[in-house]
Amino acid sequence: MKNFISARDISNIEAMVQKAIGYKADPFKDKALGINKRIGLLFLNPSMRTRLSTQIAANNLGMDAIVFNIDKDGWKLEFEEGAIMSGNTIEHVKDAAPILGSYFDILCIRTFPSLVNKHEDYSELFINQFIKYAGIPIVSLESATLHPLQSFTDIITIEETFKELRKPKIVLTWAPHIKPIPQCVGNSFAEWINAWGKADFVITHPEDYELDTKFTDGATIEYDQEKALEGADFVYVKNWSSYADYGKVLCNDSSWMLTTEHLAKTNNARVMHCLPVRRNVELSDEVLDSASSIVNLQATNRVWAAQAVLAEILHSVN
Ligand code: AN0
Ligand code: CP
Repeated sequence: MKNFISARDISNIEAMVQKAIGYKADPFKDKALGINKRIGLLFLNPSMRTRLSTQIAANNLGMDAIVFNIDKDGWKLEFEEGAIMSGNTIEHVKDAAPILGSYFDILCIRTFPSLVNKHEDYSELFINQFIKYAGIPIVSLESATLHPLQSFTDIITIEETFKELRKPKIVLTWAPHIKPIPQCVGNSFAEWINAWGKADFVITHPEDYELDTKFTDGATIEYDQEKALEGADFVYVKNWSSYADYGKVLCNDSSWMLTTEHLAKTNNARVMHCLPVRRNVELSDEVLDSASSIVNLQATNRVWAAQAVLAEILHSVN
């Protein structure tokens, strides 16, 4: 594996899940793999779980990890080719990325969408410019349209939790939020569950909240949340802003917030969320604090997902 940007970078999701579960059982078994290798974690946006779990994963593999909050401590980067840099950007990515490429063996980047310029966001301009100019493997810590380490973790968590021989029914449900939020987690969860192919997969959201079909094709779209939740084994709760009316908040209907009443219709479903979560806006306290919630297990598994990905990349650069 060279870069880790989407589910398409993984040839065998099942084998990667087993690799991650192997690291969970024995975190330090590949401590020699990353010796004398350095990983850079570049943040253009905030993070808690992704930042810490990726650092821990790198350390478990014997790597040196350096975090750079470029949004706070660095020069403001320009990404547009041929830009006349007379505005507030100070350094072009084509100058900065090769330098980072000489300092590190792997470069990880978190860069959220603008939610203003749909074309630029969905072209993944920022992360693609790093791929073009850094010359080393690039790992997405959430980009403009996808959050692959999160979705990989989510599949690990589902496999670890669901022990029946049949396919689980997995429902991705939109939830309310007060602010415009990226589509990344929803897009990515859909992309990975479809690529994994081991579930009955339903997505439910208000009309006009359709995600990009390039990620959702293969899932059943159901506008009636109550109907969608019937018999669900897993309910993944997430807000996203509109893709069609790009970046807009079109609905604030609190009846979409997941409560214990919603869960009554499910098959005793496990409830998932990537976190951070707005309590009593997206999900009720009662659900989050109940035994149905596996959000902490998801967050814990972020370490093993990152470790499996970094190990794959190390094998290809060693
Ligand atoms: C971000 C998002 O939904 O993409 C990060 C989630 C991991 N969340 C917020 O902006 C609240
Ligand atoms: N779930 C997730 O990516 O969390 P952070 O934004 O805290 O990294």
